[in-house]
Amino acid sequence: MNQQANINTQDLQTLDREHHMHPFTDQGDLNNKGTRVISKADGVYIWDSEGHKMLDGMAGLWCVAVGYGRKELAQAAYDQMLELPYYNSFFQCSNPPAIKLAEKLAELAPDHLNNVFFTGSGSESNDTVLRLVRHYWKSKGEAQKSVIISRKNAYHGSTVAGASLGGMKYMHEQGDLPIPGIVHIDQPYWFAEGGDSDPEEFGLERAQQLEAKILELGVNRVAAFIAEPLQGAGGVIIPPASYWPEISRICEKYDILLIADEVITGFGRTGNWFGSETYGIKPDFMPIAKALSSGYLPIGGVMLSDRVAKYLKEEGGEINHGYTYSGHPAAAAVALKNLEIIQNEKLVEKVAEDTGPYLQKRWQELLNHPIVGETRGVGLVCALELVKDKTTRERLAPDGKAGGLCKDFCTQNGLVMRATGDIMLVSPPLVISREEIDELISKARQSLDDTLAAIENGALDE
Ligand code: PXG
Repeated sequence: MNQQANINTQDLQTLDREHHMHPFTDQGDLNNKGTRVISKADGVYIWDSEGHKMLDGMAGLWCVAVGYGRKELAQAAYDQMLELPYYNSFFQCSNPPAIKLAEKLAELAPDHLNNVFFTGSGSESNDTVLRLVRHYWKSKGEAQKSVIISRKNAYHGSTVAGASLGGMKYMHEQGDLPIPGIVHIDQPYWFAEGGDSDPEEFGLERAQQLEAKILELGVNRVAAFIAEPLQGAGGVIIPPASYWPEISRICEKYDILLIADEVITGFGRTGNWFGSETYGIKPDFMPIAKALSSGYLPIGGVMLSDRVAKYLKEEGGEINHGYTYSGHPAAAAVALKNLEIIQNEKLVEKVAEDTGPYLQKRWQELLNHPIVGETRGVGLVCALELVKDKTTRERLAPDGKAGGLCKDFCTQNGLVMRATGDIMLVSPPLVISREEIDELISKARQSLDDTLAAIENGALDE
């Protein structure tokens, strides 16, 4: 930590405090502490402006699949920006990188998904879904089929439609959400809500809430069901095996469109290209973003099933929806190169066969820690539940305070680990090695030890 770095950090923090409003941040809290200024990154590591190095267990925000510092991606952006930095995809226009990316996505996605509508983010993708779902049914003469069923504690973004589709109560409270025509059923979160029930029966019961809700609303009113294959931001909620087959059965029975939000699970995270493959889901719409470009440039999209795409293309008329940056050439060029890297380096296979099983095995070892009530995960995404009592699942403190404490120790110990309430979770870059996984686990264990010691010393006493 040198003097110069310190001065710079303080100056940056002051300017940040004065001029920069942050997402999902209590600005008052931030003003007291000052932001952590992240100033460089390489591989699976990030550094803050004071030179503190951290293993990025969250791949940025679930996005940096190929790791930081990839020159190929910088080069792809540079070359494309010189050739054609921007043009729109409206008014009968297109551009080579967007076309090639659309073709590549059709190749990589499950067989029945061969079309993509480009956006700039996951939230925009879900806004697109809402518009296209309703447009689809309306143009089929079924305008009353407009309600979308989602789940409590789902995350689908932060735009008005994204936050409405999401099931985060604290987000709904700001801004009078959800907008009309969106309803939420319970999530398949066995650890917190399943009590003594058998997990598979619980999964079935939670899926059957969809059927009950459809019947309650009236079959002819329900347009679609949206869900993440596994809930990411909600705390890596992995549904019991019974859940998805039952959801699929219900959607088919009532002719309800199925939307699998793959913004987090897409591009290898679960050991397949898409979470839909891992869980046997056959979606009509598949929102994507994040690892599509490894976060190097903002880009997202919605993949459409052949039946929906065919209808919209042949019968739907003009789509009165789109974004300035839909099919952005530089972002598309970076995404295309990113997907080539994932393919060439066989990262999906690596997650499925090597690093995924290894991380899961090592993560499970944390279950023997006195404050860990459950470990769970798939591929390269994992979560653990902090508890006081492993049997009753009683929490260490109210309001996710133990999670916040543990997260702070992780940061001190050089690990970025996310806390969602009392759930600690990781989702590292897909390029992480076995040695780096060992480092992640030992830093996680150290942070759990520190959390326990601090609690024993009264850190969470009122
Ligand atoms: N769908 C899902 C499943 C997501 O996880 C979005 C849509 C929205 O994407 P954009 O690109 O608009 O942010 C997301 C985003 C967290 C966290 O704390 C997760 C997300 C965003 C912000 C925070 O885990 N996921």
